[in-house]
Amino acid sequence: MTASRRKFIKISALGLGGLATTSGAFKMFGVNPILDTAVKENIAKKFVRSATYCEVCFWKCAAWAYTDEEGDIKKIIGNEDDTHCNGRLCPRGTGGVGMYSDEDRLKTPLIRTTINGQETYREASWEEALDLIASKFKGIKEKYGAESFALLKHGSPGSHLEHLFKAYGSDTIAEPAYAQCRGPRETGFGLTFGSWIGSPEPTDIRDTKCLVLIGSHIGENMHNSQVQEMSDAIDNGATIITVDPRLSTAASKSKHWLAIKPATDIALLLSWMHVLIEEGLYNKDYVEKYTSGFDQLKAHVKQFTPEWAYGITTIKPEDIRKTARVMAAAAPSVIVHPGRHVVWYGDDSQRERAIAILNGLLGSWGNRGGFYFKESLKLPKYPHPEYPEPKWGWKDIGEQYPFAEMGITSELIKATLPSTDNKYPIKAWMIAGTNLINTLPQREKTIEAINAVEFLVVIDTMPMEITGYADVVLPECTYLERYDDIRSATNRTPSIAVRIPAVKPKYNTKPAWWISKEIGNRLGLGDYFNYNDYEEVIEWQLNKLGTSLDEMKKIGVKNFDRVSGPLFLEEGQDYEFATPSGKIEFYSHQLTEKGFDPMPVYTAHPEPPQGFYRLNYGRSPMHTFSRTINNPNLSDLKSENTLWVNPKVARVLGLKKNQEVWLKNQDGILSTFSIKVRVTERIRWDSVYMYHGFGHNNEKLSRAFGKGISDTELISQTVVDPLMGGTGLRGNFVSILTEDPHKNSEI
Ligand SMILES: Nc1nc2c(c(=O)[nH]1)N[C@H]1C(S)=C(S)[C@@H](COP(=O)(O)OP(=O)(O)OC[C@H]3O[C@@H](n4cnc5c(=O)[nH]c(N)nc54)[C@H](O)[C@@H]3O)O[C@H]1N2
Ligand SMILES: Nc1nc2c(c(=O)[nH]1)N[C@H]1C(S)=C(S)[C@@H](COP(=O)(O)OP(=O)(O)OC[C@H]3O[C@@H](n4cnc5c(=O)[nH]c(N)nc54)[C@H](O)[C@@H]3O)O[C@H]1N2
Ligand code: SF4
Ligand SMILES: [Mo]
Repeated sequence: MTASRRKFIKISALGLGGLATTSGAFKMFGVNPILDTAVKENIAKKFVRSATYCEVCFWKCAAWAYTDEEGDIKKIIGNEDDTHCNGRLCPRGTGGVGMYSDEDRLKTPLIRTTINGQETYREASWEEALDLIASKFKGIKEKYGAESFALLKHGSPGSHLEHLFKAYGSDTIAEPAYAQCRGPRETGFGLTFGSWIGSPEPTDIRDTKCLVLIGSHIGENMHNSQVQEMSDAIDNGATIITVDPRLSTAASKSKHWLAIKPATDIALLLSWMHVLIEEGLYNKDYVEKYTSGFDQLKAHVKQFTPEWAYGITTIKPEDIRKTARVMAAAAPSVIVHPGRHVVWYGDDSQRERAIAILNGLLGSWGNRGGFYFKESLKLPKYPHPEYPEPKWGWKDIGEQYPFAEMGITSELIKATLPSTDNKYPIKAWMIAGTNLINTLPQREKTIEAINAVEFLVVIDTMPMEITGYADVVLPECTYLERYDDIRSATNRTPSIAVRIPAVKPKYNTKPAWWISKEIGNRLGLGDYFNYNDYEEVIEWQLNKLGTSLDEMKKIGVKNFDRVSGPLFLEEGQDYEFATPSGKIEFYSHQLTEKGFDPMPVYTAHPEPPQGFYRLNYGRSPMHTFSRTINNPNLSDLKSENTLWVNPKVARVLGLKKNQEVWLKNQDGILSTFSIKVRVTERIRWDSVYMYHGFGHNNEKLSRAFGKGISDTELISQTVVDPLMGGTGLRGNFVSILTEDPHKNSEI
């Protein structure tokens, strides 16, 4: 701790007194005072501040980057006017300087080459790398059609490259934030309420009387304003009910922690509905006015008594009844939170339907303390010629999933694998801002697809695993060194924020907008990139919004008034939901038409075989996925993950605290590295738990290499959601090895 404290403070050691700005919320969730020191205010005159918004995760909190006289970024703090983050960054955002200062960064374009029969990379100029890429783009289009070039992306660089791909004629685009993350909840809520949850979630946590978290671990999941609002809600006396097989940080703050048996949540949800309806506790006026299919729902859930659910979930009937009554007493100021990373067991859209229906019974949608009607500002589109119409795209590739509304990464992988009956063959990939090796399940398949592509470009800031597979690696500069699109946040009130470079790009790195434009120019698509600098695009858009780049450079964030009407329904107000019936649909005809259950049903999922434990994983509060593990500031705070093991299991297996172990999954896949044991009652005996993102195997990541285990490499089984193609990741089981299985082999 002492060493890490010293180092971490060093990076932001501008501190000459001033206020500690870490929010009480983060302290409450155990984010310790190290960070207080780290964010101490010290706005001495010699520092220049630049407006930005954070890219350490996708919440996009607006911030100020402070640069010293040498042109070095010294610290980042929240923008006080940002209603989207209440002026505060989370600990990861504060550590964002490390993305810029990391000496392991990609520094110059690289091209794969063979020297003495060995494949390696050689450094190249941008000119050469971009010429090569453009010639490949042309070749793929001539030989197979533009549609055969796929874009896999995440985060800010994605939108610039999406523009390039659409201009080129390819809509073969996907991101892991859909089929490996939020997809099922958007389908489940979309079918029920007619609208997506979207990001950020329009949950009125601040004013709620009861927050129900189902495998959603806000507090470790550091999505900024939700953490702050949850802390406020607790201060205001809200009851928190957490359903989680693990005593998460949120569970530890909860009045009711229901330590559910994994994979059985739908049974609990159905049984809660049963209690609300049978005891007449549901919101009758609301149900009458705004919903359809209540009678069918009532008949459907009649059989799902708490006694029935007990046998499945291991939650006592009296606890199910008690918590249902607590929710009803708080209604409509109650939130059954949809969660976010919801790809669990393959019936995830249906579980999300159950959550949506429960909210419908409680009347929380459109009511204070429940879900508000969100609003965002639509950004004016910088003019460009129309995109050509592709012959096929992500939609066709995922056509067997009728409720998919975005590209399904795993289906794009399948479409890349060589096969004679592939209607939509993918031949080349560009990857930007996603480390697919540590992100997608079934790593072997990802690598098989990579081996099958004729050409692969990776655009990243760091030498992540995925870069090692590229034919060409393009180094993007970090978010602190570039312009990007205007952030338009969807909240109670709309706001915009800008990202202005705080410093010039380090090394020979370039922003994604520039890369897209340069490739576009080489492909004869110059009309789509009618600007010299992205600054011009932003300035044009800002002028249309009644402001200017100059003004935004000074204020960073601009808040706007709502124009769409009140946040909540007024009493007795007529309201039409965007579903086919105009009502909240408890019974879904859209589902029956496609051959699916119109109302959620519980089905049993496989259980761990003898000697195996369910592999459970989640967020490390100090990290974002695999992207921050090497960050010099954040790796100091948490450098490796541990394996949470129940004391009973530890006893049976003779495991000690901090003992080094290896894991082997149900398919015989061994972990590359070892992990230290943490013996804790906080995890059930049938599961083990670890933070996601660790276990990097690229030696170029000097701090992250070999630290802990990657959950991803052990996820070789998925159960695919038949509605929208999400990949359920939580049906994998591991056994614990105390001897190094690689002892006699080289890794
Ligand atoms: N096993 C397992 N798999 C999961 C999850 C899990 O919990 N467990 N979570 C899932 C979820 S919820 C999600 S949303 C996805 C996230 O999946 P990803 O977005 O792929 O997550 P990261 O692994 O952080 O990869 C981000 C990549 O972007 C790079 N990067 C960072 N900033 C920039 C930038 O400014 N420009 C460019 N060009 N690159 C940049 C990073 O170096 C890194 O290589 O993963 C999903 N997959
Ligand atoms: N610090 C940090 N915060 C982040 C991120 C990050 O990388 N770092 N990523 C962001 C992103 S993109 C996402 S999508 C969110 C994800 O965050 P969330 O949606 O909140 O969390 P998950 O990762 O789905 O869930 C983890 C929790 O589910 C529990 N769980 C496991 N199995 C079951 C089960 O069968 N039933 C129930 N009820 N619970 C179960 C686990 O014990 C764990 O506590 O986090 C966001 N916030
Ligand atoms: S929640 Fe944290 S990491 Fe995510 S954008 Fe905000 S400050 Fe950055
Ligand atoms: Mo996610």
